[in-house]
Amino acid sequence: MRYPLISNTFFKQNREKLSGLLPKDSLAVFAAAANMPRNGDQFFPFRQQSDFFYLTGIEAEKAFLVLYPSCPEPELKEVLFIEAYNPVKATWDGHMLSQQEASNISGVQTIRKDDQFDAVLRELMHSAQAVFLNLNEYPKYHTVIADSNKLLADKIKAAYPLHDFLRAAPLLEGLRVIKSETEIKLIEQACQITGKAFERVLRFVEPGKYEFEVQAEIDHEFTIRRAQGHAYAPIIAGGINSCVLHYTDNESRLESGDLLLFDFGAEYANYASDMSRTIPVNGKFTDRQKDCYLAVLRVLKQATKLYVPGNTTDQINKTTWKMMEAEMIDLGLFTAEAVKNQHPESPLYQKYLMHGVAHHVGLDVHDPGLKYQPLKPGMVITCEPGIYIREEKIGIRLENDILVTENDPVNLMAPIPIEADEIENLMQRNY
Ligand SMILES: [Mn+2]
Repeated sequence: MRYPLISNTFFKQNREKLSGLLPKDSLAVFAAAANMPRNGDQFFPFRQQSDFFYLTGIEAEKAFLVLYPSCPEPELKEVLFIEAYNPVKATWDGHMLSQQEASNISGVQTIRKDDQFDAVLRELMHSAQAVFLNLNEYPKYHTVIADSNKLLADKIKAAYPLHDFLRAAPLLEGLRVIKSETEIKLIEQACQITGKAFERVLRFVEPGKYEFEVQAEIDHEFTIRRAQGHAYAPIIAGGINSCVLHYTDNESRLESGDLLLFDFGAEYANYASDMSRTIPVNGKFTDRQKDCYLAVLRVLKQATKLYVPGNTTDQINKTTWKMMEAEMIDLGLFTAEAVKNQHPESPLYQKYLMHGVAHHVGLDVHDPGLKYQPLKPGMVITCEPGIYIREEKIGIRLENDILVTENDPVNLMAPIPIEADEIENLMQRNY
């Protein structure tokens, strides 16, 4: 691990919270992520399944967690299975977790080897009536590849067809949506690293550089600051590319007079940050670019005030869209009169802003959370208004990660430069 060990009290508390939600005579089973094959004998970099990390802190494949709080055998109320020691694997890939290490990291007392999983589960299922299985229920998730939890769910359902099966995902979502102190610190750390990378590129960007060169600066800063990498594919979008919402090719030359839109975030200890900023390639906004920039910045600041308990992300989206609509009228993109006559199903602002402005951030950059759920202290949610005027090659998005508290919202990205003058000053060079 590149980051200092997280106290296992955090993982213990997460398991206790979840165990408290499991009805009598029910158990819950979780699988670690599998190594994803790339080609030949190669794999993609390993990333632990987020719920599994949340409950154990373990960053290895071939591991399982079983929680059975009402288990008649006290030793088996919590069992963590890890991959059995394999000397060939240890020779090629290096250190493998020992049982003692797995126990220290997770705080789980009973550690078994993965080859005992089937037998132990069989024993537990004998007294259990219901099983919670954990599928990825994120609404926009779609894949043709079954993940390890899906494979495990299929296997258990086939082997024990007469048990009751229940969904673990809503329980995990309910817990993960409220961030603990430990998690807030980790997200803050991720935000801080992201900010350092942004400051670095402010000194680097100039006409003639390529988007991938800018990305390399960010990669470098992330790595030396102990980030695992990017929390999602970074968007480094100059000129017309700034109008492509999920542009990730990062291959174009940066031209004087264009804007450069960034949307990137470091992942630290498996926790994400998610930031957007927009800067002038040559260090100075044109008047029109600045007008558009200040419009988005005003809305960002106003919208941040909505991140208080009781509001929902759905309401925040709708209110922020209305704010942007008013700014678009002032920018001359359409008239107030035209808005009055617009078709309610396709409002005019949607031509220039086609995305929501608020999503949860945590272990996943798009962390689980329901859009009609009232905000509560401890939630971390992005605020990301934008404007995309293709015909003017102007794409601007500004995004901060906001912590909801009992009082005022806290901008976890407050130290990261965002004022237009500040950006221009930082980009000044003494040629
Ligand atoms: Mn975002």
